[in-house]
Amino acid sequence: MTIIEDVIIRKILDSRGNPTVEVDLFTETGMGRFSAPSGASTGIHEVAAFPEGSIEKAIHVYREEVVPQIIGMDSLDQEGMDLFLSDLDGTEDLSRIGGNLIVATSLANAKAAADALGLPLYRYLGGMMQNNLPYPMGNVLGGGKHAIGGTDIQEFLVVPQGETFIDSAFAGASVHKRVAGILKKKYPTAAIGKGDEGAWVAKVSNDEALDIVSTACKEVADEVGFEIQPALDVAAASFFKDGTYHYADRKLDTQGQINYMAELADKYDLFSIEDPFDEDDFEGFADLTDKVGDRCLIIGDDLFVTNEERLAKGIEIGSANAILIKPNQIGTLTGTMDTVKLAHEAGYQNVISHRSGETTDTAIAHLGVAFSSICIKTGAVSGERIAKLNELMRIEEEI
Ligand code: 2PG
Ligand code: MG
Repeated sequence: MTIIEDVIIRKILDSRGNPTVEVDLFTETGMGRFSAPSGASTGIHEVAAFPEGSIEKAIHVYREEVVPQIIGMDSLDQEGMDLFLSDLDGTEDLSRIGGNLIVATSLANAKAAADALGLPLYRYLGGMMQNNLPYPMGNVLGGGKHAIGGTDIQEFLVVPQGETFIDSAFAGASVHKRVAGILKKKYPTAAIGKGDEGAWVAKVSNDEALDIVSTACKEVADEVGFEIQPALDVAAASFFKDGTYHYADRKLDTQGQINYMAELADKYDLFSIEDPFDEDDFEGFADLTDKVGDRCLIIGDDLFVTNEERLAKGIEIGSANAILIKPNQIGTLTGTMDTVKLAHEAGYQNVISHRSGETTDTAIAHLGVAFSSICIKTGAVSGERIAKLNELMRIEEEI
């Protein structure tokens, strides 16, 4: 037992300049802090990050109702804590207390428990000893809801597959730089910006973006001597309307979208395609997985929203072969771990992931190790993104 003695919540900034919450949780012998991120291209089936009304009001309710009741609980009973929080909220989508307040409490509690036991979080959560750390999966060029004036496809990512995490992370950063170099050469007078996750934003078509990113991958791969594959997060729900995928230059129906995605998977040797279809199109996902799933990961993000039931449905239909894991989509660490467990049982890969609005918290680096994630999707550059990459370098050093 390690009894919770105090809980402090505060409003802090996220990387987009929006407010979010941070929770400090103190036990007799340990302390844990977690700050919750927020998405922009959120799935409609995610829990609500905050209740209606101001964040100040949500914090007030939390201080009045939640804090007095969790003081005195045993921090080592993570499941008990998470069940208590969900029950206290009382809504399906955690909209009364707020998913971000709950997830901040849940993860602060796990960190405090790990601290009390003198363990790093990944070890406390049962992680290791497999020797493979996740590969970094970093966004280098994009648009969608993360940028103004970029591509329809939200993210063009790269997955460097070096011997060590540190080599891979630096290769990812090199590709990010190389992409800027190629853009400058091609469009010497154009302004080039950055999106929410530090990826470049330029006025290029989706295919041109893939040409640029795959060229940058090949160039850097030749230099570092290991494979670097491009990957996509299409976030297709954000441009799906009335049964049609609305690209800037054309419209595709579901069959057209299946063919287009399969074509890209092979033409560019994609490591993975995330959310190639609308967030309720389990069948479209299944058709694509059928076509290219033997050579490319098909990842459900908005489709599964880290939700065990939605993943179970996907497994039954064969909708994907991988799942994106974001704890604040489901609200608790226990809910997250249940989903990861099901993914493991079904032979699905999992990718631990940041949100587009992030904090400098490093917990997902530990979760990626504990969950044997094949990748950690957390950008290639920018302070709040490298916080996670650098933490994995520390973990790598430790093991
Ligand atoms: C995604 C994420 C992270 P957001 O779609 O996978 O890249 O974006 O946090 O805006 O949902
Ligand atoms: Mg996504």
